[in-house]
Amino acid sequence: MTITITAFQASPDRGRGLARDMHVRWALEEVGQPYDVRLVTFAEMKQPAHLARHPFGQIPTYEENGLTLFESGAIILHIAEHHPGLFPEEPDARARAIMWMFAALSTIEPVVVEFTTTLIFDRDRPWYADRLPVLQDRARTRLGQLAERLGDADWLDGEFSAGDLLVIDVLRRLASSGLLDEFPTVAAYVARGEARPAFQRAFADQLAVFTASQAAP
Ligand code: GTB
Repeated sequence: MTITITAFQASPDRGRGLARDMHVRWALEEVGQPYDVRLVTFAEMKQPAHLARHPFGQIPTYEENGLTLFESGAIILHIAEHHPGLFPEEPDARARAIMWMFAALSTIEPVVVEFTTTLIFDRDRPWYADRLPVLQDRARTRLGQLAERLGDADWLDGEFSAGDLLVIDVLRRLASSGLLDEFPTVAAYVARGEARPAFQRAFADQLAVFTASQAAP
């Protein structure tokens, strides 16, 4: 039973592992499932073959035994439900891990993405200087709330779970902004996630794709 995911053939993040295939790679490494990667160009992502996998023409996707999934959250949920390692056994703890997955993607990620995309892409806009501090403060508020909940714990709710995986991978997008440095416990939490051997393997694999794309004629 082969798992195949899709990823950028040449990621715009230049090997920093910020695209969402990284969520899926990391999850598969955590549960010890081997997988193949189908690399797609931006043009191929909008062609019928890929649109059949992903109606919005994006990555990542996940294929296994005739099942095709898109949306990284749904993919992580599927992986965590079918393989031990990302969800606790106890039903209430499992429900809370799923709660953190939703929090990552619907409460933390929008604030993080709006701030970082404005920071990176909108510098020349006339409204940039007024807007950026607003978005930065929203991200700062979320990080403060997260720091409060995390306290001095290693993970958000007991053992490392799919909830931590998604929260950490979403927070990684803040790395170049410097905002994480204002919240040392959250920065340490992200670093703990990145230090996991499964994360390291996933990161190395996506970096190898980027390196190969640079070497290609
Ligand atoms: N909600 C979907 C999910 O979670 O799977 C969102 C999927 C998504 O946004 N995919 C992006 C994509 O395919 C790649 S991850 N974009 C191409 C398109 O829409 O045409 C987003 C991303 C891209 C690049 C960087 N980067 O360069 O740092 C970071 C994140």
